[in-house]
Amino acid sequence: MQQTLLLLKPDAVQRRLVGEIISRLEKKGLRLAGLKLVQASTTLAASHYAVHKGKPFYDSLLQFLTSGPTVAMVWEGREAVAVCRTLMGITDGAKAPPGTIRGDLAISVQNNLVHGSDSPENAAAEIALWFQPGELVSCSNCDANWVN
Ligand code: D4T
Repeated sequence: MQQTLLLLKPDAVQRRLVGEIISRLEKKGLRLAGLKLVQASTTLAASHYAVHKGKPFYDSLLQFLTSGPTVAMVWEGREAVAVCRTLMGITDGAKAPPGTIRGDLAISVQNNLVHGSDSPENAAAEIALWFQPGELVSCSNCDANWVN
């Protein structure tokens, strides 16, 4: 099954939206394979957002991601990367369509609640950045035959 990294950024934790967002992912039929609360260091945040180094919003983005606890999760399922990106909605909360996490719950570009890997290759690299292999749990849900 495909895996993806999902982060509930510090705004999601501070706004008490962790349960709401996890509920949407569970209801979709994805399986939770890893979960932890992380106070991201600047080193971790810089590695995670290395692709944005040099952009005008980079410093602010690092400050935001290190400003409080982040919930780091690995979700798996059929087309998990694309499914999570669709559930999240586009980057700018003001433009994300209703029905998506950002469209329903965010209005900011930076404070947009969630991060989701954008390809299976990046998912593998991001999962390795945020999790040790032993922190991931594999099993199959008892309703898998009904969901998949
Ligand atoms: P992430 O990576 O957090 O899932 O977001 P996206 O994949 O939707 O968007 P992104 O990589 O283009 O941007 C990463 C992160 O930077 C913030 N950001 C982005 C910002 O603060 N100002 C900006 O102008 C842009 C483009 C939001 C998400």
